[in-house]
Amino acid sequence: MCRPWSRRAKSVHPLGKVPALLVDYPKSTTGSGDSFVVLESAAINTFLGDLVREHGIIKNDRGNIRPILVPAPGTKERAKYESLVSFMMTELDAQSLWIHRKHSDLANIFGEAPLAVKEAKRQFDNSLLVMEDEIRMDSKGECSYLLPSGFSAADILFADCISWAKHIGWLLKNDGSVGEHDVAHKLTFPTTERDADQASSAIQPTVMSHKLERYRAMCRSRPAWKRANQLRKDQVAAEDLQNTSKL
Ligand SMILES: N[C@@H](CCC(=O)N[C@@H](CS)C(=O)NCC(=O)O)C(=O)O
Repeated sequence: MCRPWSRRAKSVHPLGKVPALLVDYPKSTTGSGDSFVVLESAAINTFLGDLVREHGIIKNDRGNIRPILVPAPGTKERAKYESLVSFMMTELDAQSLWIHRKHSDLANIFGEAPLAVKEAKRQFDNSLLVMEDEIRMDSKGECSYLLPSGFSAADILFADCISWAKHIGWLLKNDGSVGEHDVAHKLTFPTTERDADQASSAIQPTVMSHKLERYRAMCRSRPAWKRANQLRKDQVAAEDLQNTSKL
């Protein structure tokens, strides 16, 4: 664990960003031993998912299981997984949520850009509709995960994007007034005739569909999500304590 731009972050990431995964294979695994760094959160997920699929056995109350968090290379499911992950990382993460993060939340560092943030929200809404359409319904008509094989590392990324959007006020809980979204009828496209009023008006939050709410609740109810969330809270509390003791 370290902060962006810290000496440690700069020693493993050329831009000093986090996360970065340091892999240290002991001699017994590869023969000669091997150390390397994996950058980019989606690549880290895929690397760990491949490892678990090939070598990991998890013991739980149902016995020994080998979870498929990332489908095997060369399969139709893996192609779907890669498409979803690339879509989320570029369309949802880099082109929308991160624009808000840099030019609204962290505007004191990266500069204000209200028009860019507004366009990022339109891009977010469109991309979210596309992703919402990818949430599968099972044979009983219940909301399921993104891949036919069940929960995967793609769901980790999507659930995180939804939580982030909710945290910054781009998504609102459904009070029962909004049904499922009809993608084709909800998509919006940029216009060159941008009038001044429209450009300066406040960003409107989007009310989540029932399907998206159910999907989010399902991902958040997983024991692994709860453990990861608690870990993160503990880490933030420990950092705060450390910072206070430095004052
Ligand atoms: N595409 C990268 C983005 C990583 C990223 O930007 N991380 C933030 C912290 S969550 C950071 O290090 N920001 C510092 C910066 O933008 O220079 C990934 O998904 O791993």
